[in-house]
Amino acid sequence: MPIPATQYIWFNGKLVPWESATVHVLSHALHYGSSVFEGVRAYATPAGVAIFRLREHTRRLFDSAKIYRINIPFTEQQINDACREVVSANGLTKGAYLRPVAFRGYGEIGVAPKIDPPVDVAVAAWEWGKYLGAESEAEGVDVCVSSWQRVAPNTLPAMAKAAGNYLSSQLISMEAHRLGFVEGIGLAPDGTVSEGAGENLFVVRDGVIHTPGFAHSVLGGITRDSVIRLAREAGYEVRETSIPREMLYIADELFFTGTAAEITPIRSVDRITVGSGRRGPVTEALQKTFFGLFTGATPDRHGWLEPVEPATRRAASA
Ligand code: PPE
Repeated sequence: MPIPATQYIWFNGKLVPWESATVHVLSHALHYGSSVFEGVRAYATPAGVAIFRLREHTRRLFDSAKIYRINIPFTEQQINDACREVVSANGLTKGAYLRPVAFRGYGEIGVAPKIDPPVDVAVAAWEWGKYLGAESEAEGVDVCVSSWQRVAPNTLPAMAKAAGNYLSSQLISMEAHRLGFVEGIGLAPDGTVSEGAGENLFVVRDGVIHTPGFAHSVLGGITRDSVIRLAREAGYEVRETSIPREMLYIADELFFTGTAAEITPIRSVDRITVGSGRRGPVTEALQKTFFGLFTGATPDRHGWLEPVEPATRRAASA
């Protein structure tokens, strides 16, 4: 699906027209994968459009950059402001998907050149619907375990949301699509369950919620963290642990989490039906709590909703 273009992209400190946000073909990141990025969602709420956990996403962007010694020439505050600015300037009042990205740009060529190429930073935003299909939120998706494993911890750091990691995700996802599945799950190098190509994974069995821990080559997902906290607050036991593959087959419920995927039930793995073959009650309850944050049904106890417009402007336009 082509990206539904908006008017402006924030690029190196200012808003430029969408089609002008371009880079040189000899940019370092294009050749060596030296790019870090975020996926962030904004939602329409009763108090106006709000960005979900903006500060945590920006912090992870800077963490990813730190791991790769990429010096972002802006502060976290400036990136947060840039995110608010692109949503606002593009009139994305119904919600949006934001894509902040920072990368080694055009300068010297070579894997680790003596003079570090300048770091380019951009934030784009557009309207993006259900990541794993229109029906996925209620119906669930059919997935497989990939023949491709996730990266080992001493190869590429999984906690950095770096472009290069998505070569692994591409192999996993493309294989899954080729075999007729909606998404693929990667196993960690020790053969235990890691995560989806672009989602964290949760397993429900006997009312207990399990998800692979950080040592299992997973991205430290912000939706993952939100779901763990909401689930614990609702009284569920949540275990961050090591999960053998066969747990996927005998689970009562499985679901993916991610900014793009939100909370998506999984109804089969490798053509084995999960639980009743439809969204289970724990998944549904967590979806209700999660999506309730944006309608106001779930109180925003942790200050996760970052208003795009300052309160004074919201009041004036009301
Ligand atoms: N694991 C991976 C590998 C991953 O890419 C994501 C997000 C997650 C877990 C969940 O993290 P979080 O979004 O913080 O809850 N994947 C992003 C990119 C998807 C894409 O196709 O591009 C996303 O969901 O925005």
